[in-house]
Amino acid sequence: MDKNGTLSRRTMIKTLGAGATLAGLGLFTAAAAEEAGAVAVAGELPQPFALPPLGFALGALEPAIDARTMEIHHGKHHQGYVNNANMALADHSELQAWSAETLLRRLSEVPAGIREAVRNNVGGHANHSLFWRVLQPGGRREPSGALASALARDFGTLSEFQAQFAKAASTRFGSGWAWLSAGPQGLVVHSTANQDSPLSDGLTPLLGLDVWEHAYYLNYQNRRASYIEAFWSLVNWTVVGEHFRAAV
Ligand code: MN3
Repeated sequence: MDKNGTLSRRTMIKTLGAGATLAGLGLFTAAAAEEAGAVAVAGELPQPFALPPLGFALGALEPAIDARTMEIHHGKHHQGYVNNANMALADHSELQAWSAETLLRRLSEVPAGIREAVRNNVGGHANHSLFWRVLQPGGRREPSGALASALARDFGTLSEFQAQFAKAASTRFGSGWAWLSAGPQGLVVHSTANQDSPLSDGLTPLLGLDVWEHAYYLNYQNRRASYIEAFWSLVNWTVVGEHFRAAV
């Protein structure tokens, strides 16, 4: 605490860091979070934002996504969103306990002077963090359990879902993302422009595909459709199923 009785940023970071560790052990209570002034929820991305490790080798997604693309995409593009997000929030201590997800859900409450920077860079951090998770090698090759049932309920068949998702990805003009999200009416396929997050539209993203040219241009040039097709060989449905369980 400083002389005004408020937590300094450094102290807050330490407090949240300890909270995150305790959350991993299942010891972090809602009351403790409230006491720390933390809006951050376990499993969400805390401040200061940090580049998450990939959890797999840069070449692990080849031939669908090449190592050089992954190196630049993760190490340069994603790192850039992280740096710019932290810079945008550096002078806003009142927002530093908010997770990336909270900032995106409550974007309209973010001061107008930094709202665009938060939208683009916190959005970029959250979107890419989800993207790397759903690409992790080693998970189930197709949906199972409650997620498979929900996909069947809302799309009929897996191939119909994939067709709708591919259409959303291929028709997003310019830069953006295709999504499978959970909403109040069930599962939805949609796309967003730039780094806009489904969270800002009241939806919870379960699966996302980055269709910015930086995500595929080295290997596919203008062939976005081939990149979208290759994406299905990479999806870790175990992780998507975990996102679904957390969302409902
Ligand atoms: Mn990207």
